[in-house]
Amino acid sequence: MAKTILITGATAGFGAAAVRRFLDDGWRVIATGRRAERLQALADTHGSDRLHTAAFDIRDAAALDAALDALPGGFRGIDVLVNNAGLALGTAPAQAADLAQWRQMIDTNITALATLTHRLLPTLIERRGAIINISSIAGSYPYPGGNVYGGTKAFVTQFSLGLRSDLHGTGVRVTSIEPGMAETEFTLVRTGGDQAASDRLYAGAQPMTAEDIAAQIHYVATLPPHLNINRLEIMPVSQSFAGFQVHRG
Ligand code: NDP
Ligand code: 8X3
Repeated sequence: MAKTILITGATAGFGAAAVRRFLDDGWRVIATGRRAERLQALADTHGSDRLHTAAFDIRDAAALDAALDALPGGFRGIDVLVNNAGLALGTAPAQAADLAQWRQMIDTNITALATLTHRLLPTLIERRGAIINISSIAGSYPYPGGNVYGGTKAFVTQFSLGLRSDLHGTGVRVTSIEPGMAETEFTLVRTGGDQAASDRLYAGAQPMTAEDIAAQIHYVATLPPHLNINRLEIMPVSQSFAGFQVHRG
């Protein structure tokens, strides 16, 4: 019997690539995101036998509940939850940042992720399932302008490790995937729709692709059930570390 995976943020980037990857591998897939027309395009391409789509804003807890309550019978037994929906907004230093953007990142990357996880824990425990959280290198390595975005991803990583402790003995696996630079709509969103800025960031850098990350999600989801990858940090070869900064007054 095919396993069922719920992937948030399935309208673009990593999530959309993961939907394709798991459908190709014979899984049942629940794909979520706000942009209904993109989810409809997925449904038009792949049919509805093994794909169920649900359009809602993941920050809206009532809409999230309603979407889960409305799952067709064949999609209710969720084996793997991929908490992928998320975003960075802005690159300004904290002292010049927009508080509304900070709140949106916290509401999406932290609160919604925790809410959905809490809601699905009983099912995941019953099915000895898995949780795959998409964190970031930004949760481990600070950089100027990363402030709240990095903070939200540090939460995702530490929450993943904490879940592992709490789920000890249940058979539920938990993984924090921590990618570096990957070309998706991420920078377009971060810059408020500046395609030229996004193109400049990735130009000549050989960034990772959405498919690269989907392959990691698939690898983690299909490991033998006695193995748990705790953290998986992955970067393009072209990206590495730079030193500390020193201010001389
Ligand atoms: P994209 O912008 O391409 O995709 C983000 C996805 O998140 C979209 O499907 C979007 O759907 C969804 N999303 C955002 N806000 C909401 C919301 N309020 N409700 C529902 N869905 C939402 O970015 P990526 O694929 O790159 O990002 C996926 C994850 O990977 C994010 O958590 C990001 O932080 C993380 N990441 C990205 C890296 C990169 O370099 N690209 C590196 C490390 C981590 P919609 O707009 O339709 O709602
Ligand atoms: C995305 C990676 O380095 O742009 O999480 O913050 S980075």
